[in-house]
Amino acid sequence: MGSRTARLFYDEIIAKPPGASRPTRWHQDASHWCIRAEQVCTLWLALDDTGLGDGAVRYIPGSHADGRIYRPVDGAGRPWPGSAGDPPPPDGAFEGLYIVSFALEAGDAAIHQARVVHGSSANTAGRHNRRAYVTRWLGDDAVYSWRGFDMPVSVAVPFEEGQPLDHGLFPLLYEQAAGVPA
Ligand SMILES: O=C(O)CCC(=O)C(=O)O
Ligand code: NI
Repeated sequence: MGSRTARLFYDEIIAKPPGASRPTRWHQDASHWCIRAEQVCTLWLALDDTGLGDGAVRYIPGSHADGRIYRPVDGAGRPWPGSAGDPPPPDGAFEGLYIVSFALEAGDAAIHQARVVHGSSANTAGRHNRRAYVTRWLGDDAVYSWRGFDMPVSVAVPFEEGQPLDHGLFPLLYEQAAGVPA
């Protein structure tokens, strides 16, 4: 992240069981968060061997670079109530772009900046469950920024516009020692 600190924003398990999973639309994680930051990322840790047919995550390299954050939409493509801005282009628009994906072994992890457009297919191979332990991380420059909808954390603690997210809600799990470059 290029940050001197790393705070855990939240974590979750995302599973795609064989035969019972659906594709995950192309999206930016940043669309769903009331956060303004460059130093904010997702760490996707494979709990099972994960290849493309198992529903590996696919990424559009460089899609974070222009700073744009699409409006959040639900699984059917409907914008979240209260949100504003341009929704992401239809899924097919991304399929023609340069896409990268990684065959991960259980225990491997991939990290992406929160504006990187990504998605995944269903677990079509059906050879085993596709489970990931997904953690979201905040760096030094992460501040709260209202985007028209509440995140669960902002309901618990009302942050001010522009307020740094250096709050006990988000445990500080890494701090660079003084004098060491970030
Ligand atoms: O696990 C997936 O298929 C999607 C993951 C994802 O979108 C994320 O971790 O932000
Ligand atoms: Ni995502």
